[in-house]
Amino acid sequence: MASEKPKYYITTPIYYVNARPHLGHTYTTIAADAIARYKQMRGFDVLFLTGTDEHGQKVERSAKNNNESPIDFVDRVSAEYRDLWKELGLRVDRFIRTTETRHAHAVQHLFREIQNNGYVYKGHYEGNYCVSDEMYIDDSTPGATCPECGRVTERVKEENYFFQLSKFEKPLLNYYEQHPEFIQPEARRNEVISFVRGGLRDLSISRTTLKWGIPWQGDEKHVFYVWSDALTNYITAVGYPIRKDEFARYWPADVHLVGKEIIRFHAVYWPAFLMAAGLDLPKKIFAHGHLLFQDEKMSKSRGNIQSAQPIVSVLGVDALRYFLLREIVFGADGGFNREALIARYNSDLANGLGNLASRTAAMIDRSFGGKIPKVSELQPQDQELAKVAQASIAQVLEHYDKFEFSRALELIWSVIAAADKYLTTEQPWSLGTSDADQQRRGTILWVTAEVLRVVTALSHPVLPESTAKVWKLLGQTGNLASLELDNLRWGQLSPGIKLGEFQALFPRVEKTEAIERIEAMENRSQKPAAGPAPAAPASAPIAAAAPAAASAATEKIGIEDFAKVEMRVGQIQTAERIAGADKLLKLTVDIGNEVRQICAGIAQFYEPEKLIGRKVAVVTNLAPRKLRGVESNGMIVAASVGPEGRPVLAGFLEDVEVGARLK
Ligand code: ME8
Repeated sequence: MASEKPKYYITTPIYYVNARPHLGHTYTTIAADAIARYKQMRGFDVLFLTGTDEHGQKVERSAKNNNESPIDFVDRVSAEYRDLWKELGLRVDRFIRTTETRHAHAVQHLFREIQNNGYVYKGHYEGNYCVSDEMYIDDSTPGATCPECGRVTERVKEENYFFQLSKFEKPLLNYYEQHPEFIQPEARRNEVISFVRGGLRDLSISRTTLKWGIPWQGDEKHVFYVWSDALTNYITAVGYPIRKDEFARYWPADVHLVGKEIIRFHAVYWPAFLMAAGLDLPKKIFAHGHLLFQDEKMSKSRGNIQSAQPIVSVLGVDALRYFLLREIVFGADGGFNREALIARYNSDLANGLGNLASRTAAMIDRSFGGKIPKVSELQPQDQELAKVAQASIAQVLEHYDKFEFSRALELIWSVIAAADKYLTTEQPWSLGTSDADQQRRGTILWVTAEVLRVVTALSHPVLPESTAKVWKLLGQTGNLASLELDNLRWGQLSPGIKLGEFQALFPRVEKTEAIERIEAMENRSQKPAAGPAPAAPASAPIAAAAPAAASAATEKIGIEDFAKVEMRVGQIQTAERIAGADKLLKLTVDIGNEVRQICAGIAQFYEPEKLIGRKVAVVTNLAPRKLRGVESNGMIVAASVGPEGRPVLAGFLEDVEVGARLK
């Protein structure tokens, strides 16, 4: 079983199943996939792990809000992640779910070791907890907001097991100093170091207020805190603690790729747990930036979601991969927008790589019967291009080694541009039919085809599907994924090889039409939360939030139209007036699994202070919008009464649970 090759173990975060996969999750997983493919081409035995994080309060509540048992809920959403990675053709080797039995054993074993080593004690926790981020908050003022997401935290008071994180302040700082490559990029490393220097408090690692978790052996009223459970996935997946050979082969991980918001869990808590258990630390934690959409972090709660499938079905998976890795500097935040996506597609893929491949193949086909021509003596301009292509190889590998995808691609595309320019200058098509001209034409086309071969190999980790087609087109046998980049040199293209079949690569698209198609598919796919088909609706009060004239002749709609509206019981947590907008109140409303900011046009009829604690009906799947410059993410349902359309909030006569769905 053991391979001769050195191993390379790469992981993504395991994603919470309370949300369906969006482009943010896809971004990390595609980047990990590109690294995995690259490392494979550098001769490593790669193990690429991803999966789903299925325990904890947030997931438990989401299941409840969907009227599903937690296990049915997590089975369904986890499958969506797994299916998406398959659909995108990602070379995931292992997909772990934290609800697997082997994972429960691994978590229990790890923390038993940590406890046996004297780093666990029982105590009481009283403080604030952010359910959305599944994180304890340092600020213990009641009602404090989460520094990460701004949501109002919940008060927690309970008996917990604690991990003596405070004991690891010095060891961690020493470790960071001795391993400067451990946390990357540099900005994140500095952030982590100053956090640890600020002092570490012991960490509560169990909960007694929820059931949806891994039980603490011997004290079953406790379940593991979701992050102690989740982080352990990285060792469960490689056999800990049972399959010792496998664990010894793959652990420590070579890199944990994460989004920057969870760097602390990975660069502080996780290494401390591992140190406490006497296990090796991962070699690198790389935190990339956030994918922004409409100027904010793309996330379910903000409702600014784009999913991968519409893009893939309009432009193909490689277009999405290329855009994400070329447009955004890996490590920094970067915006997604559909115009830029189409612009890149047309300029770099259709006119760039695609055009170079089809032009070169067409000319070889026409003038050399579809066989790679012979190369004669190289002219200075041929040598110039050869030099550019040869030099790019080592530079591109260096960029890939540092996960500098955008720079690697920029460099590859500069070689493509140089080849285009070369063809335009050399004009093989305007040469005559003499032997000398035909020989020169052959050399020019050989040089161009060779450049194409080199850039195809170099861009394979990012564009696996289309480069495999170009590879075949160039008559190359064997799987491009198994090509060893270390052996890639300029000048290896053998004359006489027959070109393969031409397959369309990146057909040009019309910008407006492509954007409309992507938008339309996205809107269709944004059903309410991933939920089972809604049951028949009971009679429920529905009214307009903004005073609207009562309409007698209402258009009839089908049940499927009604089912598109997601309404939930919300509880108002804060209410305040908005300066300069005398009709609007800014509210924060708890809707069960999250707290939303919603603006409501009720300021003239309701005193803000009197609204606090009131339960209201909330439309939760409206696209977020800005009212007087203030973000509103949802709508409070109210009747519109009398000629002036006075809003009267819809309410409930019986006590109802926050988050319950109105049907
Ligand atoms: O945090 N931009 O899961 P999660 C870039 N279960 N990356 C994004 C993104 C965005 N807008 N949105 C999501 C959790 N991501 C825990 C992890 S690991 C032991 C437990 C990506 O579902 C990014 O990788 O909230 C981020 O760190 C991750 O999804 C968060 O996924």
